[in-house]
Amino acid sequence: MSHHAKHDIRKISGNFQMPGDFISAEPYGSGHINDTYAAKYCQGGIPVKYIFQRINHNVFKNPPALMDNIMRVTDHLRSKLASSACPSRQALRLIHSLDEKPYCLDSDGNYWRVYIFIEDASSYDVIKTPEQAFQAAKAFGEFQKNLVDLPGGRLHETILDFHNTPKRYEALEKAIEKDAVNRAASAKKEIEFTLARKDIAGKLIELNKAGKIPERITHNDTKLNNVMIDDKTGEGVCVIDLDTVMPGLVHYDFGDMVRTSTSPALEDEKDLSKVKMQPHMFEALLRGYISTAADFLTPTEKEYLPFSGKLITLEIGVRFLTDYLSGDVYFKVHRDGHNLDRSRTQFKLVESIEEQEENIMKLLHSI
Ligand code: ADP
Ligand code: GN1
Ligand code: MG
Repeated sequence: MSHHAKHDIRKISGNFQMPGDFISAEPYGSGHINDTYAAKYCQGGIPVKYIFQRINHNVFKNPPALMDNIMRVTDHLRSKLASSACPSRQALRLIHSLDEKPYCLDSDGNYWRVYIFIEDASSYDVIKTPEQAFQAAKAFGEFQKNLVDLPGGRLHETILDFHNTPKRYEALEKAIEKDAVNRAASAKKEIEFTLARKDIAGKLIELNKAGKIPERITHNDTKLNNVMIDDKTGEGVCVIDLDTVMPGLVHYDFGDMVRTSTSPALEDEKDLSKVKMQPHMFEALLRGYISTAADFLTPTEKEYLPFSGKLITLEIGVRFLTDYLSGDVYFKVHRDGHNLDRSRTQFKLVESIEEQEENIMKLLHSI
């Protein structure tokens, strides 16, 4: 990554119960929301790494509540994993602050947290093999499964209406009307594309309201690079990026897996001819997900898995387009028109899913 470190991680680390001596820290990863750094420490001559993150409080309005969710979720996952048949699976582990909190608030008003670095594993921005798709989906399915019996009441909603697609459309329509930075004319085709599909936006929410699909605890941001894949075994070792773990529908998670793990192209690929839903990747996702989620999924939940890929891809496309029209105020951007490019890949993928809808329904019914 080319951006320079904006924060003094050495100073921030002084607020945490860090074992060892600070060596250095660098910006890390390709997330669109938080500021992430990998920091090197020396512990009795042994090099050890940690992840420092500044929580984006523009996006997450209540960081202490968010961290309360993450503590509950990671503690519960750890107790489940300790007794599971899969010893390689891990849960994220937080380092506490000097005053025993899972985060610290610095003098600039920023919330920071520190995770132990997951070693010998990688996160991928683009899918490479069907095995990766299978393992990622298996890990996210197991994540949902392990949270079915989370004690302690409903989790905080860290972002209200996060996957409320009709509300995402409302925001888009407001941004089109306002046209704050005069970009609507340059996105005419994309605006038309989204508005032509508005009728499907409320489908999952309606099914939930009608009692046909249940609320569960979901991750809500299951992009491929939010699961660490073991470098040696190829297995999903740890689900990460837990900021949006909250009540949701399983379709939000499966849909975002389809969005990020079936196309061979980057999310911001400019050559749209590379963007497509590959049925063998879809099948690998489905098999991986069902291998762990079958225990709790209802027939109706299963039936809407293919639809979720289309809806969630459309929804994220709507969000990228809204942010483009609003002047790039939400997602980090690294070039002009970045959010517009991102929205275009989403819409191309939606088209590709639409063309193959019948086939993927057949596939679902054959599994
Ligand atoms: P964002 O919300 O900005 O996407 P993430 O929590 O996903 O932030 O972190 C960004 C990237 O940092 C991840 O994609 C992953 O590559 C890396 N990362 C995050 N946590 C860890 C960890 N505990 N160990 C190793 N790498 C991590
Ligand atoms: C953001 O945090 P990150 O980069 O994993 C976003 C997701 C989008 C994704 C699109 C809190 O995810 O909802 O699907 O970008 N996270 C938030 O790449 O808005
Ligand atoms: Mg992430």
